[in-house]
Amino acid sequence: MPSLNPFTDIPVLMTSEEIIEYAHNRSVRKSAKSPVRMSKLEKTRIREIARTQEFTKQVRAKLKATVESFPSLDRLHPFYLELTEILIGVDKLKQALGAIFNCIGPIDRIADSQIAAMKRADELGEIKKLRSATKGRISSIVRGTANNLDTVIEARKVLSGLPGVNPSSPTVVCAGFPNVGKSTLVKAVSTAEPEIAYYPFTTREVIIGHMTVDNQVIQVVDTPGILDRPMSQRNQIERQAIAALKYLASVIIFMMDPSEACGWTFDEQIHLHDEVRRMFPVNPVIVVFNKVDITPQDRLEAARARIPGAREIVASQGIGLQELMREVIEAVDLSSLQEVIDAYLSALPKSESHSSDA
Ligand SMILES: Nc1nc2c(ncn2[C@@H]2O[C@H](COP(=O)(O)OP(=O)(O)O)[C@@H](O)[C@H]2O)c(=O)[nH]1
Ligand SMILES: [Mg+2]
Repeated sequence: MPSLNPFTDIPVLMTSEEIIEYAHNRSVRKSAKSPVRMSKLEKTRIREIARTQEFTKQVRAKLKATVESFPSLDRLHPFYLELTEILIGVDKLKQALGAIFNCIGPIDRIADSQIAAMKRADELGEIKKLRSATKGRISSIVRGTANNLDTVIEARKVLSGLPGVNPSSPTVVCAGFPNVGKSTLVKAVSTAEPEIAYYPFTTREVIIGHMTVDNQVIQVVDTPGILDRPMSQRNQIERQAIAALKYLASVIIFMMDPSEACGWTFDEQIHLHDEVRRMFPVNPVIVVFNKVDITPQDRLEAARARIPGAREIVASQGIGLQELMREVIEAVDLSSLQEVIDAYLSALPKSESHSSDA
């Protein structure tokens, strides 16, 4: 299956020094064929022009590929766009891509005028000097945009590690304290081998399961370290990264463990539940009581009284999962998610796209 993360298809990108070295190596290997009886001056001219052209061509190709291999930021799904904003900065990235692209024109002009001069030169040493000066001037332009190349390289590195989710498939996000049984549920309902990804500002792996219902693939995302502790323990950037999930979560399953075997009291779990609801006011939340097999009857009654209507399951034995998934599918109301996305998109400042889009 091709990756759904738009940033994973970007090939490895080169730094400014790598581009210069690569182009240099390619150009010196260039040996131009010339007739045996040609004068030394003419042979030199042909060879040095060929090398200059090759150097220019390679630099230009690398710069162009850097810009063009990046997915168009104007067409990114809000989930990836928001994470790009948090992790790199959309404007910063656009500026870097635009600046890299804008190096190509001046490089072409330098090459053109220098090659014209090489054609006119009537001295061997002058031709070589012109070739060397051309490479020097083009290298300076590339070095001048080194920080932009570094920005793009860093962006590729960071963004390609994000979870590959299909934003147009319904997505169920599992929330709840550690050890309540989220991973057990995701594994139990997933038909295919789950994917493993990383989410910004967490050290734990995110597991993405897939289940097929009526030919529709539903993604089930386990979020260890993301929605499993109070927001007061998070910094602003972590909160923003978490908030980006609102563009993805067609439904949130909030899992609770009324047995408290997970190590968290029911009160603490209710507190987190309230926070998750506040954080995702538009996304439907389905509350699930897990581990009802080991929950004493009086605790279960108390839990039911606190949160009426919660679905009761035993994830480890697969009990109640079909009914839960049916409820999930009913709650998958893409129109409500579309509202969130539309609101976000219309709130964006209308910014210029980078020049390669033009
Ligand atoms: N008794 C019981 N144990 C469960 C149930 N679901 C999960 N567990 C156990 O609870 C522990 C934590 O589950 P896990 O899925 O890793 O929780 P997570 O941290 O929320 O992902 C594991 O030892 C599971 O086997 C259940 O329905 N009943
Ligand atoms: Mg887990």
